[in-house]
Amino acid sequence: MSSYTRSNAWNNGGTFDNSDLLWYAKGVGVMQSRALDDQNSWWFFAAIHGEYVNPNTPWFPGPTAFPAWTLIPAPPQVPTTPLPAQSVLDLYWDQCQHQSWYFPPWHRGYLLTLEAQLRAAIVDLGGPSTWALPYWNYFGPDNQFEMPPAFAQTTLPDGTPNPLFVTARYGPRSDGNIFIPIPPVAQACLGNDLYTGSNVITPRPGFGGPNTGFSPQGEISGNLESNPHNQVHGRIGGEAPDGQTWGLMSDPGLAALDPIFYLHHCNIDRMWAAWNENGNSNPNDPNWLNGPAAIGEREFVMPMPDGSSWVYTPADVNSLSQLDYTYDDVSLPARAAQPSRAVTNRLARLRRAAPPTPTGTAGANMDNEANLELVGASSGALPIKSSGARATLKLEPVARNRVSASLRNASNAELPDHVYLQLENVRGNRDSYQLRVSVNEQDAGTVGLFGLRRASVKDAAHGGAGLTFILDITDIVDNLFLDNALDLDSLDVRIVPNQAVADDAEITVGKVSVYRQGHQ
Ligand SMILES: [Cu+2]
Repeated sequence: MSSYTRSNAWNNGGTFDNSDLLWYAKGVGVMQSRALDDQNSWWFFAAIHGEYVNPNTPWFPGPTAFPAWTLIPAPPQVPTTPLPAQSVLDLYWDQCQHQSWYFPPWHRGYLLTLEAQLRAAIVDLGGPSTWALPYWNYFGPDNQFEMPPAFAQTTLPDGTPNPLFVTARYGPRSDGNIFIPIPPVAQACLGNDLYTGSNVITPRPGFGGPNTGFSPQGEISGNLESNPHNQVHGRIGGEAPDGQTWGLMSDPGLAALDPIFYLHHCNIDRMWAAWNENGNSNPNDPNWLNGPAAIGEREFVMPMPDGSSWVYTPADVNSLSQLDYTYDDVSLPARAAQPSRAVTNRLARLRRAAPPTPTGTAGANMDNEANLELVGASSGALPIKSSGARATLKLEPVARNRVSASLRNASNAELPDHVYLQLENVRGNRDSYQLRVSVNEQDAGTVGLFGLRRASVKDAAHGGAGLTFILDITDIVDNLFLDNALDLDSLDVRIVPNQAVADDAEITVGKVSVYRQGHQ
């Protein structure tokens, strides 16, 4: 039996009638009353994730340029002095793991510590010792795609200011109405059965993310991180109507200042637990289990309420069974539960009768990078303006014919190719936009640009390569094949932003490419 159960924030209508939310607000208020250099403060915790307040970090934009913390529109009132001692900054700040297989475990430890801090504050206030962090399941029924109303109230029931209320939270339409559009935000990642794909540019980042070292930013997000995680960030934060500033949740160096951050991440953590619950395994690679400190890089370390430090590894947070909390619901959506059924359906669709696959999903999930082949690419970089961008991808006839042949001859013994579209080296100055991608007028998916600005900084650890996105366009290619339309010289790719793009955003897609992945 776990001591703590994390429950749905939408219980009791997602208002302060839900005591989990009322106590959350009171605990957040206590942490917000502490100074930036207090290790138990709200501001210090946000800086553990990422920050724009320490002039020595590579991301510091200067004191007069947004997103410097001095320029955040209040509330909240964010203190920017005094900074903690440099040794304390070096130990704790700017730890968040993104575009990495450490994304799920680092954030699990971060949530556990924040929850312990809040629980200590709540108990001091006379609240319940069993309090646990609630989660926002935007995939839930009815109107749960909307932000729980408690976060939009300016006051608590007793009339005092609501610590959960944030001004710089603009939503998908820049009007302050916060909701998650479903789709394109989806939980299809739960249908993956591989935590990490290969480490080369590959269509297989996997559910949890690519094999990296310590990684505050990187190039390719795992599938859980890509959608829903990144997209939800951008939809909540959004961009101010003037196009010059953006919401806290839109940027990794601001995001954890917004109390909704932790309810979003609690849902991401719940999805990881559900994925494991369904029989999917985390890596057993020692480099994952032991974390980046084992290879001489930074450790994962959190400040506990009693002043001690908790150093942890992914192995320490590998499953809920070794931790003292659980979720009230870790059931998977029915459609995500059976990835093997997708293979059977696909074969049937390709007009090759396929008996149910007793061999499980092994064949369908082969991760053989040797069988990756470029089918076509754009000829140059694509600037993304408000009207979008269009690329004609010339196809290599030999590779394209291999795709057609694999679809024509598909069977359980000879599985058909998968086909992937890559948006390579996307760079720019804004994180809040979502790009909708279509291929020959069929929807290929939407990507969120969370982390784009930092990934584009030239002196960053990864050299400013930007973000790379991988979209599975197998369905689209199947449709073209079934319409006898795969005999093409080129593919027509369109990229359309979800809203007008600010003039100084300078969003560019370095290259669009299409790869086939064979299974033979
Ligand atoms: Cu996040």
